[in-house]
Amino acid sequence: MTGKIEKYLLDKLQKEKLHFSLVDPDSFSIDEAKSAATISEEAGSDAILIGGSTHTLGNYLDILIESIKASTKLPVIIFPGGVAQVSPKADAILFMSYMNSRNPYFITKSQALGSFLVKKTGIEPIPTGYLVVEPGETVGWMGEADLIPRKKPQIAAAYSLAAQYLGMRFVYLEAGSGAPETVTPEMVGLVKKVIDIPLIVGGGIRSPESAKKLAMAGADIFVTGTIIEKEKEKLFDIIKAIKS
Ligand code: 1GP
Repeated sequence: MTGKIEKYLLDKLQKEKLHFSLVDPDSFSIDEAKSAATISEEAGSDAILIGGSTHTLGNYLDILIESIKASTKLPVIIFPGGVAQVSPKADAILFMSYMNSRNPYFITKSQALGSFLVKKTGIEPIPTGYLVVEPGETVGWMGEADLIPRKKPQIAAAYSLAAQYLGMRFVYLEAGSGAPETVTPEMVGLVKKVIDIPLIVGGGIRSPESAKKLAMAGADIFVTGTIIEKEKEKLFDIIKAIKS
């Protein structure tokens, strides 16, 4: 069943490409997170993602999400770095399988451990196949990934098609937060050629030019994190490039 937030995303995708702004609870204070959310909304972002590879959770996560929701009308979607990064304050959660991890904990076990919590909190799960590409950065190391080589787009395409066949409704191609480069446009192009579900890309998007190249290759949703921590003003041009 398609939930409210997924429907909002799919409806918007009919008209334009989307941008999500990532707020990592480990890098942002409450005030910084509020200001990041306000700037993201002004810049034309479509949702706030909350999450990080280390396990910030509990009360702090609730307070952080509440503060963000008080500063923006954008939906807040959890991008979980761990089993307990679930908060009733969020609108939805990317219910992800880390498909190219070597450790089954990240593929299905943490999902089993977190599933009842998602049900109890009533937040909307959005089934997503998560694929980490070289260099992978922190999430590659933490998630014990068999990183997809940058030069092997066919591996990414095979995993993405498998994600679709397994019932995932989004594929997320991740180079890792802080990656020096994005995933390649060749990889995005090949993945888009084989799947029919929306493709999210993230990691290393720091210029309108790099965002544009991925947009031209067919990516549907763009996630940026580092840029708002380091060069907020650039976010406006990046979102403009994605949506033009
Ligand atoms: C989300 O990892 C990204 O998928 C965020 O990456 O911090 O490099 O923008 P950056």
